[in-house]
Amino acid sequence: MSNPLYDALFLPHAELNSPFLYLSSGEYVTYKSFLQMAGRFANVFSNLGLVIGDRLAVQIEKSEYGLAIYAACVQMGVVYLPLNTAYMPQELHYFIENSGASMLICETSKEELLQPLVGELGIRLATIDASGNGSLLEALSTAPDQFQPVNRGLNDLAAILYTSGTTGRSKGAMISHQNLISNAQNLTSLWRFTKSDVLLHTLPIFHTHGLFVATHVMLVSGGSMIFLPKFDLDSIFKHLPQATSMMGVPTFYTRLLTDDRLTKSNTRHMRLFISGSAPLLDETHRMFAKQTGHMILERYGMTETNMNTSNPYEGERRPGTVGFPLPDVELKITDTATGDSVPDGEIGQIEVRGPNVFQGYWDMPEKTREELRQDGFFITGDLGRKDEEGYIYIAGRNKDLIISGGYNIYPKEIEKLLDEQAGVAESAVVGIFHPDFGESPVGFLVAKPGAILDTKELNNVIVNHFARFKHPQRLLIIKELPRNSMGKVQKKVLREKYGDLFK
Ligand code: MLC
Ligand code: AMP
Repeated sequence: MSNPLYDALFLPHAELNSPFLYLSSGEYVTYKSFLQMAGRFANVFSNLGLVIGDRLAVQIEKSEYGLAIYAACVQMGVVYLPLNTAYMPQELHYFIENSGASMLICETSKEELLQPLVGELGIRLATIDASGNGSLLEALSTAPDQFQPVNRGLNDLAAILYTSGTTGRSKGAMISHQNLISNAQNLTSLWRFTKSDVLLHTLPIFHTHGLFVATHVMLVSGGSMIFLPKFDLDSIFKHLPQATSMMGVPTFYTRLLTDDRLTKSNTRHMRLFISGSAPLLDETHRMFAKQTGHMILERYGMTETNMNTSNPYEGERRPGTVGFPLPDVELKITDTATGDSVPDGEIGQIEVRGPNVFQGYWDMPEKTREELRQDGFFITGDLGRKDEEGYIYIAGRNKDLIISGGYNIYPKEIEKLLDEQAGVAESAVVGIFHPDFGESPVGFLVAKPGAILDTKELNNVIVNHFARFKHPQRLLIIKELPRNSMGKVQKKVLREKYGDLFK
């Protein structure tokens, strides 16, 4: 019997009594007790009827329980489907329906709100909070703490992570055991993680960065994590002395730079700061180095591929670049029209191939064919170039995507709703430079002839539909949207014209 992901991440630690998670309460969870908790979850889910291949949707606040539910899914061959805690019921409806999840786990505080949704979709609802309370509590307390991991193959699915789609419909990226193992092992050795490492973990665990990159590297190395509910400057500085390393999105680093406690002496003991999920400004990189003496190590990845490139651990961590392709990742820069490789130094679309590349989009064979070539190269939708030394630069995006504080926002989804409102002729949602979030969405609206638009009312409509992080920070009424000769809306023109809006 083998279960490749379980065997790579969890099995080696089954009897380990050393700390895995240091919690904000001051307590810690050992590897052994974490895996016992995972075993209990697996037994409870199994009793509830979950079997190999089922999808389990989970929308709960970050805690050791969330992570143990993931480990339980791996053991059971159940496909883990984590969901951003900010999603509204309308947004959840789509993910659950599209994935065909058979059960949803949520916070007890959301049970009433989500009851109609699960009723309509005919699926089971269970609850658990970060405190451990919830409908699963009783069953957990009596469940056996051992569960025999089921047999799985390398190409079997471990998780589905939804990533927003250019047409407004999110796509479920199917992630296999092999995808996760290759990245976890590569990154651990590339970034020199060992069992002596203590990672300051303040990322959410419903995305690739916090769930896979950070957690898997620590599991492979056998190190431990200071596992905090969210990024917060006071708790960062409280726990920093115990940490050796940190991973974060660029907003973490720009926020750290605003704090007087970020000094060379407070960070002298740190081994490594890593950034990714969105572009790290050169300026942030340089300021951080000046203030702490540490060069941030920037890497580049995405939900569909896990990590693709990384700056070197030893050697120059070059600001403004995302380093080199990982050892088993092939990366080429191609012409967007022909798909042929362009010469070094020229900008083209980034394509990647390797064991890290996902298995396709759940139930969307056409979308999969559009983005995943027959020869295995995945068209990332990012634009980049390679310099003469092989460093990769991200030059922009060929996809209409806004990344705000590391969260993805697809403008189409918001534009669709705005366009449906009375009096709106058309709209464009554009990512404008924001000093804290990197980019923030701004909605530009054109009124129908004679109509008077009430931006407050329109904003209310948005607030009722979408997770908070997607809300445009401004709604601006303009006479017309700028278009090129083909009639295509030129968001670049709006981005440049309104570039100072948040400065
Ligand atoms: C929170 N808000 C955001 C936001 N996060 N708005 C826009 N963009 C965001 N990213 C909302 C809050 O709900 C709040 O609303 C208001 O903005 C201000 O909140 P805040 O207190 O300043 O925000 P905070 O809670 O501190 O969150 C900011 C953050 C968080 C940067 C810490 O967004 C975060 O942890 N981001 C990490 C995302 C991530 O892990 N991405 C990885 C994706 S994987 P109100 O109404 O209360 O004022 C991936 C692949 C790869 O991309 O390569 O890694
Ligand atoms: P997601 O779909 O949430 O996985 O986001 C993936 C996208 O984040 C990529 O396609 C890139 O556009 C962006 N991204 C990730 N890391 C970096 C980075 N280091 N620099 C620039 N963009 C990045």
